Amino acid sequence: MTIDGSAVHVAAEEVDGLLGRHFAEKFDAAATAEIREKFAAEHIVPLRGLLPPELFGPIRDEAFGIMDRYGVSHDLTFEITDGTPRSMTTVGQPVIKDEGPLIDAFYFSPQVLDLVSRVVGEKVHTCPYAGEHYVISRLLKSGDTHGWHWDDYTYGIILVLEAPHYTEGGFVQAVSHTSWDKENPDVHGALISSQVRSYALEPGDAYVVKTNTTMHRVYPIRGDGRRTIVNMTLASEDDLSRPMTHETNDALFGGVRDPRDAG
Ligand SMILES: O=C(O)CCC(=O)C(=O)O
Ligand SMILES: [Fe+2]
Repeated sequence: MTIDGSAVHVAAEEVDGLLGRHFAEKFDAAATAEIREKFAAEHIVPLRGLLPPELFGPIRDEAFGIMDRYGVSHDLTFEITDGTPRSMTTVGQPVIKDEGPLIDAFYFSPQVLDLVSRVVGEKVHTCPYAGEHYVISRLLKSGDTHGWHWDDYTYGIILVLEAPHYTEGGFVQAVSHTSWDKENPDVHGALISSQVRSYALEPGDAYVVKTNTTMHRVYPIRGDGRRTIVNMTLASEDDLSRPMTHETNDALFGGVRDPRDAG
């Protein structure tokens, strides 16, 4: 940060190196072992302070600028996830690819892929479907929520750029070891069958989640706070050879379609 609160410029080429130095300090063998154990038990784990301070400001400013210019508001329910709500503002991958060099560099950073692979205990890959590389979501008005759902690929890493205090909602909830039957989605059944865990995250934190078998949502926000995140999809080895569809991503984020091309 400079004295007027604006972030010091960071170039995309610097991102992997910055992350490498930060991770070496913050996520040494002992810390990673603890995180890995927690992930193995709960299929979701916070990575506190994942973003180094010198990168947090620039990535946040980049994401906020993109969101302010291109965010599209939704107030929908999705039958394919048993009628759960999506009251949120989103930006999809094509716009971020063009306008978000730091987010792009973070996603393709070998340091990130290596760290997540160590956390989940298997090698992870960037998503074969570009539309799910990265998306930005914002909850901004009271009642906004990203309702209960599963995702198509096995893993996600979510960067929290701003979030209200948990007393105003916006925390993450997860029910591990559940599955998404797209023909007959059963959110209530999943809630009854298993334990719901809740996680409060702060700006600069991230979390890793096994998104295809962990039903998850963001608890509705209230009050004046906002919550803005970047969600990045990572694929397991097995995902690379499974046929995949992307209905909810395409509906919420536009998939690989560039909204700027629309007539
Ligand atoms: O906002 C979050 O923390 C979760 C985002 C998410 O689950 C998704 O985009 O699929
Ligand atoms: Fe998700």
